[in-house]
Amino acid sequence: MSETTLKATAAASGASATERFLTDKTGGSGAPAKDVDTARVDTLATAVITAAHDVVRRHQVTYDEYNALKSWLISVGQDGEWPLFLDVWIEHVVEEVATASREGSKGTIEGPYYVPGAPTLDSVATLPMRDDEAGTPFLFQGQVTGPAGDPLPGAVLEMWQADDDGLYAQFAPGIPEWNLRGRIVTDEEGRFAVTTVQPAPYQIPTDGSCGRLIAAAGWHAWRPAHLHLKVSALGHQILTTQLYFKDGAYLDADVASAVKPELVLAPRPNPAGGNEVTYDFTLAPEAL
Ligand code: MBD
Ligand code: FE
Repeated sequence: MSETTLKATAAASGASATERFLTDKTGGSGAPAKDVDTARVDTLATAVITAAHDVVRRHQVTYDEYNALKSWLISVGQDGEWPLFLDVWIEHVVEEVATASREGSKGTIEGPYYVPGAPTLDSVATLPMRDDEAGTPFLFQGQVTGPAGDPLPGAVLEMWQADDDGLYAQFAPGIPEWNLRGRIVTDEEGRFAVTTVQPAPYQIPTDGSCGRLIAAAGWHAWRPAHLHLKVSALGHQILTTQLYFKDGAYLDADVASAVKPELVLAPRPNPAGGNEVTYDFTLAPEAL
């Protein structure tokens, strides 16, 4: 891929992710979806500010460093990379706290690239893809059940993923809308069988603010290859998760810290070509 393609990608992804967030999670207003209690804001804002004071004292932060931070924070907003920054470095702990006592399948972070309203597909389906879509064909099948193993017919699996270049439709330019995105409805036994291609590892855009932080700190910018899923059924809690590939690059070094052992697939060769795997989902009952 050319340098200019990469640059266009980085700039476009940040802005699109910001727009996406404002549309889906704040109703387009930019205001928080839910009011947060004053006492709670006091507690949390004080805790964050006090933690920052502590860092300044403990590490003897200089004015040069303070100003570098200030200009970096400004640029994150200008690049539209706050969704990316927060989902890469903070969301995994929010997810950990939110799901600590939930039964059923493990989940993990949503990340910045979910788009609601993907094309609805039958229980046996192929994700929308280009005629010449690159990548290893991949058959992903399984069953969605409730906590007691009760099959959930009509459950919905929303899937989204990067392509063989590690790029997401609707966030990187030049990819058809809804490419490798779909909304699969399970059959009368709660089963599904989706044909797709295996995604490539994902690299945080190198020319944006998050990429500059990574370079300045000497970190790496990669997430292991992954499939994103939201699994939902009437009367059950929605499961937001990701699935990874055994022996995949960066599995033990995810920049977003979102890998869990339960989420690593071990695909086998599919006699019909490519690879296949079976993975079942157990949904927790709706909280009372
Ligand atoms: C991704 O594809 C992703 O899943 C996360 C969590 C952050 C950035 C890009
Ligand atoms: Fe992702």
